[in-house]
Amino acid sequence: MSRTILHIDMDAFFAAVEQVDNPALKGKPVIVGGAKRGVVSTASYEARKYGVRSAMPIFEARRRCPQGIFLPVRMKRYQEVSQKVMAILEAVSPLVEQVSIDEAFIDLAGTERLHGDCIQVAIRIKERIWSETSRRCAEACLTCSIGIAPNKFLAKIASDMQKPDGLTIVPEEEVQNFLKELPANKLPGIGPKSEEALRRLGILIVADILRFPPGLLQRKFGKYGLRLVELAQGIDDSPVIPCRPAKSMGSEDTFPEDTTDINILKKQLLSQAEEVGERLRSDGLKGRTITLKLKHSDFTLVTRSHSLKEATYATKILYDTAVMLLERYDLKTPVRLIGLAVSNFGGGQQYSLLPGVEKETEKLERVDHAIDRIREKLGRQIITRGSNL
Ligand code: TTP
Ligand code: MG
Repeated sequence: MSRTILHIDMDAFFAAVEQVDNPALKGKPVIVGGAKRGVVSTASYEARKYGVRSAMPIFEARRRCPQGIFLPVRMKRYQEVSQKVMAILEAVSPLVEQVSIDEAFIDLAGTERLHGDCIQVAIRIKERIWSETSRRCAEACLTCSIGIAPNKFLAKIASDMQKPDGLTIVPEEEVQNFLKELPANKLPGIGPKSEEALRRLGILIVADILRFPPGLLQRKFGKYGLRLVELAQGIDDSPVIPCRPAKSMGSEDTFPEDTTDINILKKQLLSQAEEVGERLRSDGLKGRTITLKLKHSDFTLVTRSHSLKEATYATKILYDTAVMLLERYDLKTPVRLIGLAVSNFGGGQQYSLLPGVEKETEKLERVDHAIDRIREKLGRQIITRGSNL
């Protein structure tokens, strides 16, 4: 049975929120990004004309667009707006899958009778986002781009085709036409490396994939080779899974200079474990999964995760787990950014039931609580842990 999937992606999201909050910025090249040695998070379409892009170092953005208005990231505010947008989408269908702060899939299954034509649905979504997020003046409002297709991957490609404020529809009978001339790197799962590997085989556009014997692609790319053939045919059965992305709490820092010094990396992890542990404890949250994030000098991003048997908010366990992940990682290229995050919340209080028997974790958590209390009273600097913890 054919499906109707919408993919919605906000336009220049962080920069657009800044323009809504301060309409004087409307029509101006706004660049949102890290204050120190950070990178551009996003740029308004006005700034993109100068070649400013996400993930570009700020200094490069300043060189390309000296007249740009550079603003720091206000994540809390963007999350607030994101929640508003998601609530608008959830009013359309219960089948909403949020995939990042500014994008989501909607499966319109069963809602046709309620909402009518899918194009009307898309227009209504645009209008509601527009009206419910515009603040002081109608000129400054948020726009999104929407793709409508029989499956998720086509809807996502479609939403990107006519940004900003786009609406692109790929009807079932148009799928082959839509795909054939598309650059192969638009397919999901193709990064710069596999793009290069495909190019070496002479595969540039999607139609080239279908000219290739599937067996050969499988030998070259393993299971993904077969998935590629399916994608090239427009086949994708993956369902819209109505749940929010796993919540996580984390901290990350960019070094003033790239480093391979394990002691510097560990020291940063310690301060991050302290910060994240304290925030978890104050929110009463315990997490099972610890993730180490490393961004290298060449901007490649690596994450390594480990799930514990029991959820925790003990600083030492967060630190020890992150260090274990770091030590297992074969560190070759210098690191520019390190981060530690905790996710997979739950598990609650799991204290031992036998009186007098205190588990190691409980001891650690008790010490943490004591430290938190002293710090609260006397200030952050009063207790610092040695990096041997
Ligand atoms: P995107 O949807 O990729 O970008 P965008 O919404 O800014 O622009 P577009 O119109 O092309 O969709 O990402 C959403 C937000 O995520 C973006 O506003 C800022 C943040 N982000 C980063 O912080 N770093 C990045 O490298 C990228 C790509 C996005
Ligand atoms: Mg976007």
